Amino acid sequence: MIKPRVEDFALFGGPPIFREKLHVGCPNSGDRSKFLERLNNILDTRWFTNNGPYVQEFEQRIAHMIGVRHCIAACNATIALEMVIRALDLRGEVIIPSFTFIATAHALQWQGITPVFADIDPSTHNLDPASVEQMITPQTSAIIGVHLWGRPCNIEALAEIAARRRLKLLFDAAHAFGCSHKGRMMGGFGDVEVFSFHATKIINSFEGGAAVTNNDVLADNIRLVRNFGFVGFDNVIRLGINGKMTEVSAAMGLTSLEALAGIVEVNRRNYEVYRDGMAGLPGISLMEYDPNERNNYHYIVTEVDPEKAPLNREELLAVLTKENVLGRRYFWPGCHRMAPYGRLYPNAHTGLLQTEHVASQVLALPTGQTITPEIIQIICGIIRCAFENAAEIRRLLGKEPAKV
Ligand code: T4K
Repeated sequence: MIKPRVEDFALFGGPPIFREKLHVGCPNSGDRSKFLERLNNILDTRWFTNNGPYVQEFEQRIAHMIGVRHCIAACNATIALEMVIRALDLRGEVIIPSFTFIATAHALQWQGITPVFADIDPSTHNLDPASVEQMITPQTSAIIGVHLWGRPCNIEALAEIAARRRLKLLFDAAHAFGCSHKGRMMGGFGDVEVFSFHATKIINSFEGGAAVTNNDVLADNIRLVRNFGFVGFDNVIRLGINGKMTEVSAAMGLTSLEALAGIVEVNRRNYEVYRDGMAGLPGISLMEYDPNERNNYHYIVTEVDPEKAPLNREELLAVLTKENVLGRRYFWPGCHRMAPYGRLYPNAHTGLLQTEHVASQVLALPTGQTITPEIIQIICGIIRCAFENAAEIRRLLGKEPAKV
């Protein structure tokens, strides 16, 4: 174990231990020459967008890999969510977790649909079916579960509730590309699921997303919505939007998809180095992935328990940030405390006790192709050293008076 000394900490005024900033979300990339070959083809053929050949190939490969009938690529996952919400004709209220990226809520609110925030199960960070059930009203039209960190929602319980209460069931699978649930690839559950291929995701198309479904009618409708509602050149048969993915994005997406196995392998290795490096540290736990499923290991998610850890999450983040380890408090403070929801639903927090608890403890750490085992060992060494010198650190952070 590489162990930095507390007197070397940037908190004491010295240079950061890492010269380069280490981001959560530094993009992974595939074979550059393959991407450039595709880029040249795009320029040569002068087919840049509008359901071009690379978009179609990207869609076919994803549908095949996930085992679904349809994949509809989009310019990003937020627009893909909006398109599926529109194609399903959702209205009124839709139940979602507050513990998610803001896009899940915005995709609804943007269309005049009320996101209703249900609480999470603190052990999975995903929707608590009991809380979902409590939030259902006569206005509810759907539930959107989020497979946070690529770990599946309680799909069976949500499907049972949705069927019994006659609600649509959608999944925001932005984190879950390449992951499985009970041996089946995520993407094939509910009425429809949505992946993100943003630069920061396990595979990326710079910006991008996709809706995947086994429902033929719904797929046709999503395709219509994606292209302004056009059928043919001059016949618009419904309200639509421009949700198309460009050929350059699809070229990147295909190249990235071809690199998926290698990226997952790097992520899994990094996860194991973090797990070993954090072993025995008091009050900090590393989120686990089910070894019996396919995981993309894309997020290193820790929880810092302020009752048991010598430093709380904010203090630890302050130490790490000074060393250029730019951990992220995903998804603090919860959508319900962000605009416009904090103003619209000022009492939402009363039903979101677990969300508030988890959001106050979570700290995501850097991983991916640019992060080596040596870097992770140093990060873990910084945490260990910071914990061992917590009183001194707290004093430097202005939390404890200096000893006289
Ligand atoms: N649903 C869920 C559950 C989601 O998590 C997301 C997106 C969506 C829906 C919507 O998907 P998209 O519409 O975006 O396809 C990032 C991503 O922007 C966002 O896509 C993602 N979730 C979220 C979890 O993370 P931010 O604002 O927290 O981080 P950002 O984009 O500033 O990137 C993080 C860090 O990565 C940067 O500080 C620097 C580094 N970075 C980023 C980019 C873009 C790079 O080094 N290079 C880059 O090119 O949202």
